[in-house]
Amino acid sequence: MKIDIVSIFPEYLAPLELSLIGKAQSTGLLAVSVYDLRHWTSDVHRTVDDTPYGGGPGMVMRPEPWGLALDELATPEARLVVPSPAGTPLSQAIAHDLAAESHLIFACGRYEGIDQRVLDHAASRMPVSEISLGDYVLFGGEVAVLVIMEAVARLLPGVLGNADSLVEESHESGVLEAPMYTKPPSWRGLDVPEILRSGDHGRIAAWRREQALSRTAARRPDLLAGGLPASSGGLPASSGGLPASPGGGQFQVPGAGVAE
Ligand code: JD8
Repeated sequence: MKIDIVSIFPEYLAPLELSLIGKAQSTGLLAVSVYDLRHWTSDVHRTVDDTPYGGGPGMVMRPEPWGLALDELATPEARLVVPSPAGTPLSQAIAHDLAAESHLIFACGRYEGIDQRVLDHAASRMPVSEISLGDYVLFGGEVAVLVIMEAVARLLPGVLGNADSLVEESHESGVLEAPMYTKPPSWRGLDVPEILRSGDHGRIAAWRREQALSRTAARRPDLLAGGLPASSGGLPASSGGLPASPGGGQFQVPGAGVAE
C-alpha cells in the first residue's frame, strides 16, 4: 500500500517509523512518504493560512498549496483521507475499507480547517473520505492520521505477527473482549479465574463468551442494539441464552433487560 501524508508539522508523523508500521515499511508492505505542505508555497513567508471569509475566529488553510500538493501526489488509484471533527466516525468497518485501497493520501488540516474548495475540487478526480476520531476536538489532523494508519496497517496481510489475533478482538467480533490474564496465577492477592487454568477449552470458550457479552451489555449496549452479532456465538448454554439472532431482534443478556 502507498501512503502519502501532507502536513505543516511533518515531524508529527515520525512515529510511523517505529514498531510494526516501521517494519512494514522496511519489508515493502507499506510505502509511506510524509511531505511538508509549505513545499507547495511560493511566497517568502511560505504562507499556508489566511483569515476566514465571513469573519470569525482563527485562520483557514489556503487552497492553493493544497491544490498543488494534490496535483503532484494524485494517482488514478488514490483515495484522499481528510481527518475532520465533521467527518464520519472511524470504525473497524471503515478501517477495512481503507485497507482495501492501494493508495491513500492523508491531508492533515490545522487552524480552523482546510478551505472547503480543496475537498470539493479533489472529489472531482478521486474519492474523498472525511473521517473523525470521535466527538472531541483536536488541534489538527496529524494524530488522527497516526490512529487511522495503525487501524489500517494492522489489517494488511503480513503486518501482524499472527493474523489470528485479528479474529477474536473487540469491534472485529462486534462484542468487547473478555478480560485477559497471564502469569503469575496469584498477584497481590488477586487470583486468575480458576476456569482459565482448567485446560477445559470448551468451558473456557464459554466463559470468555459470557464475559464478552456481559461486558458489552454493561459498557457498550449500543453494540448489542441489533441483537447478538453472529460472530459472538450466541450466549453460553449456562446463561440459558438464545442462539445468535442472525437478523438481530430480541435477545436476553443476564441482568441487562431486553433490547428492543
Ligand atoms: C482535523 C484543524 C482543529 C477543528 C477548530 C480546533 C479528527 N476527532 C477529531 N477532533 N478534532 C479533529 C480535527 C481537528 C482539526 C483538524 C481534525 C484540522 N483542526 C479545528 C475545528 C474547530 N479547530 C478530529 N479527525
